[in-house]
Amino acid sequence: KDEAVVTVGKSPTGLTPVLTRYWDEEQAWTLDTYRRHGGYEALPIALGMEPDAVIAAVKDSGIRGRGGAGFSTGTKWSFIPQGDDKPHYLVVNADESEPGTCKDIPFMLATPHALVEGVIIAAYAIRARHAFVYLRGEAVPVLRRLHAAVAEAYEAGYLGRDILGSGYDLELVVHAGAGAYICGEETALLDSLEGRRGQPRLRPPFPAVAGLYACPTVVNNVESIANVPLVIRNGVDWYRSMGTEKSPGFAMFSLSGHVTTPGQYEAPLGITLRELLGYAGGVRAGHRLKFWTPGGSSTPIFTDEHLDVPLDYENVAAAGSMLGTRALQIFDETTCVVRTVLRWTEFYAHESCGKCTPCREGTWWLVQILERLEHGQGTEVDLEKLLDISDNILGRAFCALGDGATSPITSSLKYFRDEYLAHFEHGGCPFDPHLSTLAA
Ligand code: L3W
Repeated sequence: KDEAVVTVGKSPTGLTPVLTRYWDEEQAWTLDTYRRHGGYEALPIALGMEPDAVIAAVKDSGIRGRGGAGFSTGTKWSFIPQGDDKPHYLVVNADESEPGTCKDIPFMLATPHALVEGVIIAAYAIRARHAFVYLRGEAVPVLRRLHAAVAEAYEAGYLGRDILGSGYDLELVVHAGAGAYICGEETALLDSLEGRRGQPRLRPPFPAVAGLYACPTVVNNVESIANVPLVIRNGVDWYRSMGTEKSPGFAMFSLSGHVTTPGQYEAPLGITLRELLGYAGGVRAGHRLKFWTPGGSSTPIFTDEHLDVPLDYENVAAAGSMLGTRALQIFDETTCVVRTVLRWTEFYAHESCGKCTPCREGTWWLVQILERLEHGQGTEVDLEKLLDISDNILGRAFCALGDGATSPITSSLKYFRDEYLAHFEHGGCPFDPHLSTLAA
């Protein structure tokens, strides 16, 4: 039962395999395996508590939203009005699609029951009788595995009527979206779940007040919900023994790109990229770190100057970026920063839902200018245009997609302006002789 505690006790500053600790086991995803590792032990404890006491424990633990924004999970739950006559809903945002982000999908494939148990406890706490998992549509193997886990949970009496004889009823529906980045934005997700085209709503009102079907709704990321049974089972002090005062606990750090051993590294918040690279075998042999993202492409890039920034919400923000989804994409010195930023910006332009002008038009213009620059046909004025357009998107778009699209542009110009200049001085991309020839 206390395997996780022991692991953490042995290695307070190293990796903390908690959510990931039995991913390698055969049939890790079955109910039997989950139960063998203490699964569904938190559920009767939670059902024996008052819902408000569960909310208080989650608040005291300091769990912060693992979907990117880092908002306090317990505080969000406490916004749900009590004593009202409207139904409450819990919605799990499993629409993972931020470039570089690859933690929720492997997590749900490996241990879907850890999510199901978290959903039941969270729904009980906010007094919801219906919960939804909104999954990225392309993730068909995950959909199958979640459906199987939900069926097993119903069969075992963890879902449905009178759960474990507590008198509490919960229906859980797994819904597959159609594969749109915007549907990871919580209000677009709710529109999509209601059967409409997924586009963001104005906030406020926040979903906690008027969410699904205009009723009080909590929307949480998969990993945030998966933390909940661990807090209930192991206690607030155990959770707070990891991480930092303001960013407690552990999290999945997804290393990808030019790294020797890419993958999921679960570690206390506050670990540094230098330490994580130590576990991942470093940047690929013979190469050195050039730039990286702390939390997916929507977070301003970092360089080798930032190897020792503690990866927690406060320190990453103080260093000029955002912890985001901890999607650590590693790029070595062979990578052209302009080409990378162009590629990301094409993604944002393609995924813009078109509802607001700054994002719809702005991302299109950013792509035109970046294409010119990458092919050596830009001028220094174009660099100012990139900054001006970014300035007109940031804070003026309807949702975080527009803001996120500006992060790679402004941060790459801050650290690699010379590389942009080298493109038009060289008459093409200095990293790609073929492209240079085309540009000439
Ligand atoms: C009630 C209030 N609720 C805030 C709730 C709000 C939401 C949460 C955080 O963007 C970021 C974005 C991406 N009353 C409230 C309240 N809330 N004030 O708290 O809200 P917010 O606005 O800070 O963030 P957000 O809109 O949820 C998320 C960044 O994450 N990101 C993207 C990740 C993409 C994925 C994916 O693909 N699955 O996670 C990466 O960094 O740029 O900044 O629930 O309702 N007064």
